[in-house]
Amino acid sequence: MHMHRLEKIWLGIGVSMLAVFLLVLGIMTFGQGIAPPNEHVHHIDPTKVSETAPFDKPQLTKIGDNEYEAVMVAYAFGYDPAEPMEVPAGATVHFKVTSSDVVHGFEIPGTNVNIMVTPGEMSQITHTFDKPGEYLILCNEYCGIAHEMMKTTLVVK
Ligand SMILES: [Cu+2]
Repeated sequence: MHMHRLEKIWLGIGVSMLAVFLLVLGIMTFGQGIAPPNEHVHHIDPTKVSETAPFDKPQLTKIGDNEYEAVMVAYAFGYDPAEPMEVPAGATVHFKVTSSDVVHGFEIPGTNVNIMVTPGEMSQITHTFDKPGEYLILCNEYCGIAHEMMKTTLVVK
């Protein structure tokens, strides 16, 4: 079969690009251990949220020097704990959130806190609240007829 010289050069470039790609992929996978997220390591049975720790007691806990863990459950149409949580200014809060029914959102406007809360999964996000104030926590995934009522507050003193 006759092939034009430029065609052979172009094929050579294509084959070498593929070889470079596979080499980079191989180094990242086996050398550095980088892999796409594929394990449900934070799995929780969505029908047993109220019996499964730590979601059987949703609460704000002090876990270190100005460091807090907020275990929360999102449900139609609110969050547990429902009463405002209070932390001092400069506090780092680790949010652990799950849903006991449908998909909800968890957003604190004005911060980078914005996660999707899916039944069967524990969503996690950490934020440091430097400025005092009242931070609104709201649902930004339409979840039903009273979706707009779904909110709670974090007070930073
Ligand atoms: Cu919701």
